[in-house]
Amino acid sequence: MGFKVAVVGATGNVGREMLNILEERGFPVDEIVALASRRSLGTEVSFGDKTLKVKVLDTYDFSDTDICIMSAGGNISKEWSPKIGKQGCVVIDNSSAFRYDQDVPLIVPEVNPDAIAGFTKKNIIANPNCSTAQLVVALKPLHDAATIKRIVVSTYQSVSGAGKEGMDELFTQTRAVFVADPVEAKKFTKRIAFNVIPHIDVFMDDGSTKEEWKMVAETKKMLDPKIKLTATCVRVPVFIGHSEAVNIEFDKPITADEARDILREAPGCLVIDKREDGGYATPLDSAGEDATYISRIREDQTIDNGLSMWIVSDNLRKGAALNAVQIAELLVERGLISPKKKAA
Ligand code: 11C
Repeated sequence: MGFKVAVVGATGNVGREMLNILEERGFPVDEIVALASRRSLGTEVSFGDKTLKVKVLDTYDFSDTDICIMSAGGNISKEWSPKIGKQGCVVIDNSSAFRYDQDVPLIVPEVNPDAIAGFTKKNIIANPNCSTAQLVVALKPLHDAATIKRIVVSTYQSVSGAGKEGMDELFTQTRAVFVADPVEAKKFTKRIAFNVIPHIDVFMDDGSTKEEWKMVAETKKMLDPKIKLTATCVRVPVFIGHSEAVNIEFDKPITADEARDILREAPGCLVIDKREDGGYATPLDSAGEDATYISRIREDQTIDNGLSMWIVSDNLRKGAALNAVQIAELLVERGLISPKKKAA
């Protein structure tokens, strides 16, 4: 007995990864439908050894679909998720459209699985921003052990966070630099090749960016509203994998050795932390992998109960597609959903 699953935004970076991960993890799918905008009509995408012809979202009837995984941006989600939810199809939305809605659970299964029960109000479950997802996977077990008071995080975010256009721009600009062609910036506000840009998403009134604000709001919603967090989010010329330098102040004492032992046992975490050349994870190591890698764990001598660490993960997988599929798995594991079409 399997489910009818639709993937909206199936031609994008994350949508394709969602299809790959549903297949890789053997999610119980009876029927899979790839949806996108009219522009993508006729495009083909892969699902295991099958090829799916992309259908148009505007004309699709969700009444016999069980789960819709959306990765089509905030505006499409705002318009479509409530309509799809009302047709009795559970939406798992990768955009920021509903993350801060109190009637929509924001879920990282390793962190706040019990909150998923609240999805029935709107039939929508939100997937967090990629930079928050990997952060909370690593923070949750440490918060349980020693209670986090304050976090200072600086991110090094790959261009795939800005979609295929972001990846194309890094490639095109890098080639242009080598062949001495003019370098054009379209997707990013400044040249990204051989550069870093301290600006992701729009500016807020207080001088922070929306990406930085999201890290604060989402960490509070999923982990603990009492935690204080300040972020600086930076785009770097890396194709896949977001990295984060994180400084944490705890309420109770915790040593680097204790944190390492806790993280070694924690779901979704992989500690790579040898104090030697190359004894740490880089974004390249994380690309194509599911884990959140934690390295460079050390005590911060400038504050009481402080630790610093380096956290890396594949932003298209744990930061987006993998987490969305894990949410679908959680719905099934907890018996919160059953297929509309009963087996004959
Ligand atoms: C980036 N984190 O790297 C963003 C992409 O709110 O889902 C994901 C934006 C979001 O540009």
